[in-house]
Amino acid sequence: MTSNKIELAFTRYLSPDGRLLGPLPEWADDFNLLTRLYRQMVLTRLFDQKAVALQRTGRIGTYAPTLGQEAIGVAIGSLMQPQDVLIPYYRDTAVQLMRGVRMEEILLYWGGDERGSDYAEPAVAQDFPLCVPIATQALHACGVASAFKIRGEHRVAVTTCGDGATSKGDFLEALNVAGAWQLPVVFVINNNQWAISVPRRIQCGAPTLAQKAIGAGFHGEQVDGNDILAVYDRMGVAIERARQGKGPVLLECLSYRLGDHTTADDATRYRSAEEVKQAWQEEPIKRLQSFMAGQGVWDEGREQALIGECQALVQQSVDNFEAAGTQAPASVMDHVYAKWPAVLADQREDFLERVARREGGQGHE
Ligand SMILES: Cc1ncc(C[n+]2csc(CCOP(=O)(O)OP(=O)(O)O)c2C)c(N)n1
Ligand SMILES: [Mg+2]
Repeated sequence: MTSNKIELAFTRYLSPDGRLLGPLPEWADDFNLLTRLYRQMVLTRLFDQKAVALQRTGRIGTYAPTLGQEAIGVAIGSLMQPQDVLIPYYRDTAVQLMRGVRMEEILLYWGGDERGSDYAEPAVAQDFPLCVPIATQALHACGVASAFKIRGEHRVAVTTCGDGATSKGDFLEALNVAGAWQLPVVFVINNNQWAISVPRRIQCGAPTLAQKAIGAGFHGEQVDGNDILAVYDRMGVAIERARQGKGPVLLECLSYRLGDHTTADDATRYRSAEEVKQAWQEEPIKRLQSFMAGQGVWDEGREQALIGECQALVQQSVDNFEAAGTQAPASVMDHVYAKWPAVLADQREDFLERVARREGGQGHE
């Protein structure tokens, strides 16, 4: 007997206007925790705005905004332990900040400076740098998780990707090996409905992306990625499951990319203002704020104090970034190979000569 219907769990606790839709898990009674989650989402958003402004004024290169997707990264980062390893993609400011990557390091990275991937905080020293080639990080995560398993360590590899990335062979190969070897890895999809200009509905014929886990023989489910309580709850279960050796989990978080794909994109060319306006009704920060205000634990005074505190932190990071100075041009090659291959020696020399000519004011490359 065959059936083409796959039923997967979908979790949501808060309505878009912050009303409780059902009983909350016990951990949600901790208002200090909710406040920390809220604070971190606000900090991420303010940092994000600043990063876009720095790109617009030519002080960093391209930047991929997190706008509207803050809940996913904040939840992941709150639940990972220091010994776990994050294998992120380029839209992961929220989780990187939560892990302990410094804001100035994120600015250095997007400014094209290698020091931005050399994290000072010991707890994140083993996290991977942001991955730009789509979906390749999913395979790296399986490599990391294999090492944990072989060594018998109770550590978890957490990797993130977008909806579009799930169409790539790398992603499907990673799911396959994770299922075959029962690896301690959690795959998180930020399904923000768009892969640059390609909408989710024409990227894949399956009704959910989470069901791709079923084909690989492990657990997959969906959550409302705009409801941090839902993401936090299900992510906690997923990480514990992986840590206890019960195999991988795929968590599809339904969100929306409220901003442009990157600062190099103009989303008004391919999607309607009406769609974006509608999506703003669902966004995660307002949703948690309304809930906390309804519970009597948040008010305008606290909001203003928080914004002031976060803005000061963001400004301090910009000052630190600007004080870091520029890196020697040859550093772009420093971390590509352990030892620069002889076959590329000419290219390296040619590049350095051009830089020297340019710095000497004799060339205009
Ligand atoms: C291997 C590869 N192919 C193509 C690209 C160009 N590219 C950059 S982002 C992107 C879309 C990714 O969309 P999605 O996975 O949904 O992530 P999102 O940016 O929406 O978070 C593409 C095709 C790339 N970076 N790497
Ligand atoms: Mg996407």
